[in-house]
Amino acid sequence: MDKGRVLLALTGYHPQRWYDLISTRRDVTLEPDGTADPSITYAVVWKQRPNLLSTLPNLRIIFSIGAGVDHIFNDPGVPNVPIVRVVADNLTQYMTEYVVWRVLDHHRQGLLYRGQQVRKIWDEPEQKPASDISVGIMGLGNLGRAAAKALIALGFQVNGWSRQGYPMHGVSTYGGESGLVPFLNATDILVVLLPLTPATQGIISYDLLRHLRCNNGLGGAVLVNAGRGRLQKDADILRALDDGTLKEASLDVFEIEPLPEASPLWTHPKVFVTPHAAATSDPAHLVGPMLDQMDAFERGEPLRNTVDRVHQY
Ligand code: NDP
Ligand code: OXD
Repeated sequence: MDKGRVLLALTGYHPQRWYDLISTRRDVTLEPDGTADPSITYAVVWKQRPNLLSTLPNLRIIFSIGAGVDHIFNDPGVPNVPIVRVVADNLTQYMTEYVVWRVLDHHRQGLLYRGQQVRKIWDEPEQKPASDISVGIMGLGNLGRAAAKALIALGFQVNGWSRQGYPMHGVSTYGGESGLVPFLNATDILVVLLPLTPATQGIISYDLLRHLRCNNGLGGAVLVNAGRGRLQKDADILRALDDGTLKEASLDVFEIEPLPEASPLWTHPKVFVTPHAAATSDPAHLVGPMLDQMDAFERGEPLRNTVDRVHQY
């Protein structure tokens, strides 16, 4: 098989570094060029223009530059070829760092101390040990499992909820719809690392949050969402923060991104905002494995990290 040509179609990412690195080993066409080009075999995408991929008559594989693939399924004309997503140590490490950072900040009362510092208050509130706090991870996949391991090493109790409820050593696991409320009832800090799919859209609602354990060593329940913004209802989170259902939240993702200037989440005293930066895709770490997969495919080897089209993750 000849070396296939690559179409690079990225929205919201600067394509130049991706282009430069891919072109060290393959011919690359940068969108908007490439429409209907029969020489293109692979598409490397982030939020590609709708119906662009369906114009490519010889497209064999779609590569997402991220772990999530909801941006690909947003396109009603996404062709029926394999979709490969990112599973990479570098990305996993970034997400683990983000989760540990946010969980420790809530656990060690960062918000309270930042407020005390502004007012020059020297006061040490009671601090519970990590072993008193239960972190519940929604989405116990590649990223959720790595975060769980790091939190266990720090001494937290860890729960995990997933579609199939696979067991994990050291984690109390729950599965599917019937496991959701028991999982939430046993959770003080909820960490969301789910993919956005038709089954998970809007799942982080007021109704869900009110099942979290709020009578706990933290003085209330905490939400950390680094999955996808449309998993949550921003208005429900605000309601939960304002009536005490939630004590605090760390949000990396939002229903609309960039978060609109008018959103009250920007200035809410109990919210910590980051701009979808929990685990950024770095081409220096991700392009090599992508190109290796193209080479392997051309040698007739099976693809790794493919997406299940039925469940869309
Ligand atoms: P995986 O596909 O490895 O894991 C997904 C997990 O979610 C699995 O445990 C799966 O269950 C579970 N899940 C999926 N659908 C459901 C459902 N309907 N009900 C219950 N559980 C469900 O994904 P990753 O861990 O690699 O990534 C997770 C997400 O993180 C990405 O899809 C992306 O949206 C987000 N992300 C965000 C980033 C950021 O910077 N904010 C960076 C990178 C990723 P099961 O194990 O049973 O299959
Ligand atoms: C991803 C992301 O899915 O960065 O990798 O959101």
